[in-house]
Amino acid sequence: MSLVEKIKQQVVPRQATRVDVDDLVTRVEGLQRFVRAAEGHVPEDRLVAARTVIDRSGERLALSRAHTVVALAGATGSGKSSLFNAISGFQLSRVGVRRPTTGVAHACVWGQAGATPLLDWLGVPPNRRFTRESALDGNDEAALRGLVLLDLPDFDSVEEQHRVEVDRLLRLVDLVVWVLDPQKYADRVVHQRYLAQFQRHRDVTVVVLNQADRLVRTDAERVVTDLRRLLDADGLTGVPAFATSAKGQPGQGQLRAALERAVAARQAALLRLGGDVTDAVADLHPLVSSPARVPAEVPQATVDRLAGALGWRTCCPTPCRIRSRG
Ligand SMILES: Nc1nc2c(ncn2[C@@H]2O[C@H](COP(=O)(O)OP(=O)(O)OP(=O)(O)O)[C@@H](O)[C@H]2O)c(=O)[nH]1
Ligand SMILES: [Mg+2]
Repeated sequence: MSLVEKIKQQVVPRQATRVDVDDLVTRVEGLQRFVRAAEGHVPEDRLVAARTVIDRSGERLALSRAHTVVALAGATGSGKSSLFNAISGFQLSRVGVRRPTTGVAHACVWGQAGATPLLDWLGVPPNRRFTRESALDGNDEAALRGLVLLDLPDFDSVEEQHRVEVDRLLRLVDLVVWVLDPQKYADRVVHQRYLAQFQRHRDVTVVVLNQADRLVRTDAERVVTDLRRLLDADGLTGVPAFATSAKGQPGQGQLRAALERAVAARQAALLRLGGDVTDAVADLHPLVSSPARVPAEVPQATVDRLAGALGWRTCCPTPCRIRSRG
């Protein structure tokens, strides 16, 4: 592969599949039918994840689809708050030398009235909510109208409460920007515990190597290439990965462009929920795909009904695709 192709692969986002809201609702309903039919036949704890996805999908779809919720997530000191401030153009979140600095999620909303119920659902405290766009901006910020940008606490925190808060919010947001830095970009915990868990959310994942201004350009390119290798190993082939800086070159232009595309497409919430449903379905699949695992006392008709609710045929080893309209 030529160098140009390599760089292109690193920065050009994969062509995300579009998710139709009716198809998504159909899939969630199928999951719901499966859970109802399975109640009493399988251990309750096997159904918890599916129930959570069903509830969360219903809640998110009932809230504003005009808004795209994007979280800046990463280790302490990677520069989440600095990027949050740089993109919003204001010092909204404290940047600190003492670690960890951010203890509670901060939100900045661009234009678009009606974000309050969404922010309530996300659990962002009222005194940590900011609105970016005003009449003074003219049209400068128009491309980000509808963005809800979240600055999260650190996920590798010595503060247990920070980790709990990050894990809670990572389950709710539409798109995640993973903010890595040159020192810790290869940290095994970050890759295993977080990035590799987002394989089914590749369409709503962006990875940045922040603080690239601390490196000479060729070193920054080398680190991004190495990061790309690690992301491929995480199962995140094709996710956009590029260098940023909150302080100098190369700035936040590419990140801003990625946010603008996500806002314009209004697909992130649907893609996120679609990935969640796929995760839940994959988790349930062993219950009906392997006859050996179905207790003998469960009638075949029940197994067929369960499989049917998820769009599977029990006669073949691989799950048939969930039925989709159009
Ligand atoms: N040179 C350089 N320094 C940066 C950059 N981003 C952040 N910093 C510095 O790195 C330190 C940590 O930045 P923060 O923005 O507070 O990092 P954080 O990820 O929000 O940290 P926590 O809130 O503890 O999770 C601060 O001293 C920043 O000034 C960058 O792109 N380049
Ligand atoms: Mg911070």
